[in-house]
Amino acid sequence: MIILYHCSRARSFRPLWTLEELGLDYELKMLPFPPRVLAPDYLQTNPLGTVPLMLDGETRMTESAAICQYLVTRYGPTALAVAPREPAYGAYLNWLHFGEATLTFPQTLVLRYSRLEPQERRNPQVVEDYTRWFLARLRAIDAALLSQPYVCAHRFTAADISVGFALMLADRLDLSARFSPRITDYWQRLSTRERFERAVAAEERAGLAQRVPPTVLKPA
Ligand SMILES: N[C@@H](CCC(=O)N[C@@H](CS)C(=O)NCC(=O)O)C(=O)O
Repeated sequence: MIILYHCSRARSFRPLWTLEELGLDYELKMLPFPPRVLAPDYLQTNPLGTVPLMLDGETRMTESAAICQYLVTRYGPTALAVAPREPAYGAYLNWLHFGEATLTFPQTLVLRYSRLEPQERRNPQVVEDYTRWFLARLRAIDAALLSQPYVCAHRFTAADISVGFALMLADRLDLSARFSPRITDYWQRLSTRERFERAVAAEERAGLAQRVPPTVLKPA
């Protein structure tokens, strides 16, 4: 059975959403955020202290976009993966990794310096600079959506899950009001997918059963 270590609404939501899209069986192990501080025993399982951690037999992975790629490839065939023979293969890999490396990276600085650090360590300049960075990078999505409903391959794929998580995080950071109309519509379509809603319900259910409260962000 696939085991996924997860904190509510963290990057581990990407593999959770992918598991739900694929309809696979899995065990969700909930952790409080940040696990490094609130669940120090987890460091014995994952010395990085981060989520996701996915275990599948001998396979052990800690990168959210790579886990999505692994799941749709390993447990396919599925339309969620773009095959190397398809013209959109390169675009697919690019968007899959763009979601984490280009979109989520600046948001983590916004999150940290506007909500996670104690007041005296907060840094409005960092927050402003990396908010602008993030919003500027959204232009690439806006351009892609000019010609198709999803970022590539004219269908919903794991790349939309990777990018979609970054939009979900932006929503939590109160940045979604600054999305363009096309991105607002795209995010609306992603977040009302039945399998997205199932992933949200699964983390809520597991959190209640394991007595791990959801991560609540402090106001900015
Ligand atoms: N690049 C990794 C980043 C993993 C990561 O930093 N996860 C965050 C949650 S969103 C975490 O566990 N932070 C806790 C910490 O850094 O102590 C991925 O995409 O999975």
